[in-house]
Amino acid sequence: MHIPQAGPAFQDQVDQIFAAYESLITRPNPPQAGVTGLLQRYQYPILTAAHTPPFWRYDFDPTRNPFLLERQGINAAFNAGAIYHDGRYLLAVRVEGADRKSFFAMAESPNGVDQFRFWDYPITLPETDEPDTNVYDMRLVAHEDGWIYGLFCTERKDPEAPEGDTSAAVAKCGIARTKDFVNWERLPDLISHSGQQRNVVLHPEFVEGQYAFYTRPQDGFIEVGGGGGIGWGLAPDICQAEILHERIIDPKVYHTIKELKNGLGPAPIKTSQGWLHLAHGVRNTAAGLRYVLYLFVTDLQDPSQIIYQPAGYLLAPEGEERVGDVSNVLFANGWIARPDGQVFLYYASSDTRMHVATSTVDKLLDYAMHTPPDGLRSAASVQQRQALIDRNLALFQASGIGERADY
Ligand code: M1P
Repeated sequence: MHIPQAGPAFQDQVDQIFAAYESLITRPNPPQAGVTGLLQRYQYPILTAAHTPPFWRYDFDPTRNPFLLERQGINAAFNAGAIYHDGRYLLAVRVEGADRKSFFAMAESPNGVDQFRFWDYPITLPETDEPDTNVYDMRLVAHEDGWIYGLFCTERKDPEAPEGDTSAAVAKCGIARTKDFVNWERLPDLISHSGQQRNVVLHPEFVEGQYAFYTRPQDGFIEVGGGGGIGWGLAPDICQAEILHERIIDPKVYHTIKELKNGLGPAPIKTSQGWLHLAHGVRNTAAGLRYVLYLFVTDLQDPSQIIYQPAGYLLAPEGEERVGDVSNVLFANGWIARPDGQVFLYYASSDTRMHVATSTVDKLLDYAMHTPPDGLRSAASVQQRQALIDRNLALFQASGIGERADY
């Protein structure tokens, strides 16, 4: 990257910045070693703040920036929507600047697990008459109406907040649509009648001739309060989307991984056995909130009807994933299912960085359909485990391994 009018020291620093960036972007991302089970994790995060192009952060003009300082820092790259489009794995990433504002930026990879590179410019998202203070967590959905929708959270200061309260906010579902991920049409925010909304997802098909939404009503900005759970509602017109009847289809439940709150991740994957869903569940601990990812399956004819829900989590923070701006958090709002059944599950750790894990539709379904549901009591969990042990020991005996010392 030759900079006109740069002295040798300045040019040298520029070369180092771009060399470090290119080596990060092109670094292969091998699968993590170990037994490949339900999910294959990979060695490195696929996107971090350092993956954003240096020209988003530095001013490379030596007359304006003689010390070559990073002028506009990036804090994190996380919570990305995902879609496969024109032969590329695309992510609509939540990028957070050092100024705490999030925005969306597209990144693409040829293979889904490494070489993710941001497009030159972030998304210019049109606003409604009520400007957004912060936008985040876009879910990309190729709807059967022919548009690609991005549903996201739009956050604005609470107009009812008492004077001096500088943190009270209102969260709503923003809606935008595109055909090329560059030009976006902003539609009015979703209207619902159950308080605030976050984690709203558009179902990819019409249901009863209407647009179908998975919702997450909440009483306040942070607390879901007495309501919460993953909700469901229909709206006839996406251009003036309003849900009149909203009902909870996956409630939060005492002493489970979703005791405090939950929310749908990406739009569900259609399979032969039902709609496969990925969601996050939140519980409280002495060290703060813990966010994990879980799966469930809904009926093909009625996507609001849960037919399989294994107990516990599918994916929880491990190793460096545990630490970040908001530690002990896994959050996912994007996944891609390929025609050969491969699934690329994009998840963020601790509100800081993006990762990928791969699996297949068959494995995820098998897990969802054959893992026992939550028995809701320790005794029930022991019974489920005893049943498993019984079956295994009987199997071992039948194969001639009778003695404990043999295995
Ligand atoms: O900080 C963890 C997550 O918190 C929120 O999720 P939820 O509304 O379910 O609590 C979101 O703001 C999300 O972006 C964030 O990752």
